[in-house]
Amino acid sequence: MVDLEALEAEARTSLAKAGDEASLDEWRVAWLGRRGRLTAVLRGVRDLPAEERPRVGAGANRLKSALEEAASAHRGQLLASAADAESIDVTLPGRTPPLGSLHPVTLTRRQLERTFRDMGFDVVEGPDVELEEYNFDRLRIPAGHPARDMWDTIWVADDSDSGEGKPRQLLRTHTSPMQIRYLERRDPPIRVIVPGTCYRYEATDATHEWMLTQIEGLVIDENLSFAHLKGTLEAFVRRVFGADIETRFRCDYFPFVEPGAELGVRWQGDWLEILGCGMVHPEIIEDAGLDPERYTGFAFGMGVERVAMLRYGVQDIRHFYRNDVRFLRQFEGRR
Ligand code: FA5
Repeated sequence: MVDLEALEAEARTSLAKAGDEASLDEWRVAWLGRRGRLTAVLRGVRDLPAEERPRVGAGANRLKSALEEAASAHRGQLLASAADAESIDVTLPGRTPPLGSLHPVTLTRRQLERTFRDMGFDVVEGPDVELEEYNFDRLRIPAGHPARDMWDTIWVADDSDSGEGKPRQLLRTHTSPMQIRYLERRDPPIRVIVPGTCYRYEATDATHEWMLTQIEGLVIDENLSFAHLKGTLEAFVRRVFGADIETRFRCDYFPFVEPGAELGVRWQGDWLEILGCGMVHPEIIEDAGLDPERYTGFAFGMGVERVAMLRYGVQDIRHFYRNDVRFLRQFEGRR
C-alpha cells in the first residue's frame, strides 16, 4: 500500500528547506527525476493489484503536478528575495564621500592671483631648479657679493664626472630670476606676476619656513615712478585685506632694485613684512637691451604664507607644511 499523503507531506517539508537554486535542483532530482521517489511510485502502479491501480495512479499523477507547481512557486520566491538583496533603495538620502579640500596656501595664492589678474597682470610660471646665473649673477649678485648671505642656498649637486666647470644649479631662493627670463623674451609694456615655490637653507621660526611661496611682480613701461609702485601695492593690499588695513613702506636693500623697500602690514599689534620691492635697477633694464632713459619699472616679491597667516589668523608659519589634518580640516569648504 502506498501512503500518498505521507509522501506529499515529506516532499513539501523537504522543499521548504531548499534555500537556493542548487538545493532546489537537488530536490527536483530526488522527487521528480527519473529515479525520483514519486517517479518510482508512478512506475510501480502497473505492478499493483487491478483494483488498486486507478486510485494510486490518479493520486500519484495529481501529486506530481502539485509538487511541480509547488517547486516552481518556491523558485519564484527564491529569485524575488535574491533580487531584493541586490537592489538599491533610491529613497535613502545621499552621502557625500570625504573629498579633501584645498590647502590654505593654495587658497591664498589663488585669491592673490585673481586680484592681480583683475588689476591687469598676466600670470606666468618659472622653474624651481634654477641656474646660479639667473638666481644671482644677472640680478647683480655676483659670487662673493655680501648680498648672497641674504639668501641661504640649497644647491643641486652634480655628481657626474663632467660636473666640473658646468653651470651651477640651485633651488631658487626667490622668484626674482623670472624677471630676467621674462625680460629676455618680452618687450614693454610688461605687467606680469610669477607665483612659485622657493627654497632657503635656513633655520625656521614662527614667520620663516625653509620652503615658501612667493609671487613676483614686474611692471616695465615708459614714465613709471615710485609713486606707481606705491599706488599699485597699496591698492592691491586694500583689495585683499579691506580698506582699513594699516601699511608701511620702509627702506630696504636688494641689489636688483634702486631704491628698494619693504612693505609691512599691521599684525597682532606688530608689523609683518609681506613683500620686498623697488624700482628695477637701470643696469637690468639695459642688460635686457632696453634704453633705461626711456623705460623704467618696478618689481616686488610677496610672501604668500605670510599673507595666509594674516588672512586666517595663523600664529605660526610652520603649521602650513606639518600635514596635520586637524589644522588642514579647518579650511574645508573655503574658497
Ligand atoms: C626677496 O626674496 C626678493 N626677491 C623680493 C624682491 C622682489 C625685492 C623684487 C625687490 C624686487 P625677501 O627675502 O625679503 O626678498 O623675501 C620676500 C618676501 O618673502 C618677504 O617679505 C616675506 O614675506 C617672504 N619670505 C622671505 N623669507 C621667508 C621665509 N623664510 N619664510 C616665509 N616667508 C618668507
